[in-house]
Amino acid sequence: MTTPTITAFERSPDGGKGLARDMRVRWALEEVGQPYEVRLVSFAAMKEAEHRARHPFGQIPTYEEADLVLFESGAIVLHIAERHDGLLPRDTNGRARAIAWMFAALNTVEPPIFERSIATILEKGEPWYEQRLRTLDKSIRTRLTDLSRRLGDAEWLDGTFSAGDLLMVTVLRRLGSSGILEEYPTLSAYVARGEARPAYKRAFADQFAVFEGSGKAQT
Ligand code: GTB
Repeated sequence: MTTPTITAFERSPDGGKGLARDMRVRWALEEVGQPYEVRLVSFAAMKEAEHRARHPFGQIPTYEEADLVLFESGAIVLHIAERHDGLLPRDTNGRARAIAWMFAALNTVEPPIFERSIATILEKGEPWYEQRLRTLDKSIRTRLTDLSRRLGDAEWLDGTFSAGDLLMVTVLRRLGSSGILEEYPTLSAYVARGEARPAYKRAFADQFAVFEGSGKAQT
């Protein structure tokens, strides 16, 4: 198989915390043991025609493999999971349920978490800020309460670790220092289990190396 190339921030605004969406793609590739290359892009380069040919919205991550060019982190993780063993169950129903969890992570849980993180950057100091934060925190807690209840004592969301867990853990990590995740010990432990996986650790170290300036770029 051709070695895929992904794109990531040349300088991630998260300071190496692995919160940008290339992290989930790196993690998926590490889980399945697929080596990959990284093309680091600046904010300016992301908006240029060369990168927009890969990504219509001028963002990261993207994924190139032979003549396939993909954008959208969820689609990329699904592609990786479909081409390799280890991220989706073999049985049809289990596979469908794991994909449902992928959509749940991206469509149901991530939106209020993402909105909150944007609000804390762009809306701080605005007269409506406190009210907006309260509204978003309420939506997040509603989701986390249900998610925590569903996970219960289980290790992963539906049987063995899947791409659904991978995406859900990356989404929950985005709560960062908000303190909200810590209100849900079941979910904190779930995120910690994800972060303890060797593949996660390798992916995290690789994106951190970029932040430290020791990451390699193949531009
Ligand atoms: N739906 C797309 C996907 O899942 O791939 C969204 C892609 C996206 O939002 N990419 C962001 C981007 O390229 C980076 S990940 N932004 C640049 C731009 O739009 O011009 C989002 C992100 C950015 C920063 C942090 N952070 O600093 O903590 C975390 C996450």
